[in-house]
Formats: sequence, structure tokens, C-alpha cells
Amino acid sequence: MKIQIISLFPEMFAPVLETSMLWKAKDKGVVEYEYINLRTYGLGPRKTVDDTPYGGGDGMLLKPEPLFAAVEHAKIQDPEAFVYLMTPRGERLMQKRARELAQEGKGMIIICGRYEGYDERITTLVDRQVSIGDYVLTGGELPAMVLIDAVVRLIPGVLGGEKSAEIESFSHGDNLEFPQYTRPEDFRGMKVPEVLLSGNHAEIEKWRQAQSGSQKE
Ligand code: 58G
Repeated sequence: MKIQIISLFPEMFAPVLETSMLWKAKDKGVVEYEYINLRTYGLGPRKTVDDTPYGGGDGMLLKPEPLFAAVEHAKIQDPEAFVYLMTPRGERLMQKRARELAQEGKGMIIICGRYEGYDERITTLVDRQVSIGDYVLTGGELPAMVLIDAVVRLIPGVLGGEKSAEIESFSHGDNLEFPQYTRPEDFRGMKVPEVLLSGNHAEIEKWRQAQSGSQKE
């Protein structure tokens, strides 16, 4: 899966995407990241990407021309890819959607905004507007990394071999919210629940079911 990220701060991504599980996915050739600096497509000698809003108001907006040029470049690289816009006005990201995107396996072109937002005409290029929650951040970069992390770990073959991926699809990823323990059995007087030491898998399954709050889709 090719993931192209359009941002004014592309250097924010590598430290996150090239670490741990996300790096493994890249190392295995399951995903490929490309960072596109929106500034490259800025207008004039100053490479301008922003301007004041018509009708007045505080702050600056991203101009349409650089964003269109950047998306058109990305589309040439991957014509089948879907275009995502990270915005607090988007559809809330849920585990169910992350699973669908991982399964569908199509490339992603992710637009990260800055300032007070975008010229609305950019939405004509966008397939899906995505929000990670009801709050406003200074940029779309952190939300984009959240989206990428949520999707990439669910791509078959990424999550620690077949087994975890199987468990994930089997339980639909929604019953994994039970408490877990590792060694030692007794840590500062806090003991691991007896049932987990019993070796009785039916009982353990029952206990886990009882403990898990089912996660909202
Ligand atoms: C209003 C304010 C509209 C995503 C700012 C658009 C992006 C939160 C999320 C913006 C984001 C989220 C400018 C900075 C989008 C732009 C970006 N904040 N909740 N901020 O997923």
C-alpha cells in the first residue's frame, strides 16, 4: 500500500512511521511512504501556500493551487489511491473504518492542513474527510499519523505474524479490552487472577468476555 502524505512539515513523519511496527511494515514491503512537501508547490518566488479568507476573519487558509498541484502529482504516482483530508469536520475515525481501509488495500493520499483551515474548493479533490476526534489541532499531521497507525497495523502480515492478525479478524477487534498480566505472579502483593494461571481455556475465555467492555464501532 502506497501512502502519500502532503504536508508543510513532512519531516514530522519519519520518526513515527519508521519506528517499530510501522517500520516493520515498510521493511517487509507491505507499505511504502512518500512525503510530499506542500511548499514545493507554493506560488511565486516566496513559494506562498496560504492567504487571508474572503469575507474577513482571523488567520490564514491554505490556497487551492498548491494543494491541487500536490494532489495531482500524487494521483499520477498512484491513480487508484483515495484522497483523505484530515479535518475536525470529517467523519470520526473508528476501528471498523480502519479495518475496511486495511482490507481494501488501496493507496492513500493524505492531506494535512495548517493555519485556520483550507479553501473549501480542495474538498472537490477529496474522497473522504476524516477526524480523529472532536478537537482542533494546529495541524493535520498528528491525525494523519493516527490514521496511518490504525490502518497499517491491520494490513494482513503486519501485526506480529498470522496469529495476531487472525485473532483480530476473528474477534473483529472489538473484544480485546480485557486486562492482561505477565510475570511475576505476585508483584508487591498484587496477584495475577487465579483463573489465568489455571490453564482452563474455556474458563479463561469466559473471564475475558466478562471483563471486556465492548468497544464502540
Ligand atoms: C478548522 C480548524 C478546520 C484534524 C483547522 C480545519 C486536523 C484536528 C483534526 C483546520 C486538525 C482532527 C488546520 C489544522 C486542519 C485545519 C488542521 N485538527 N480532529 N487541524 O482530526
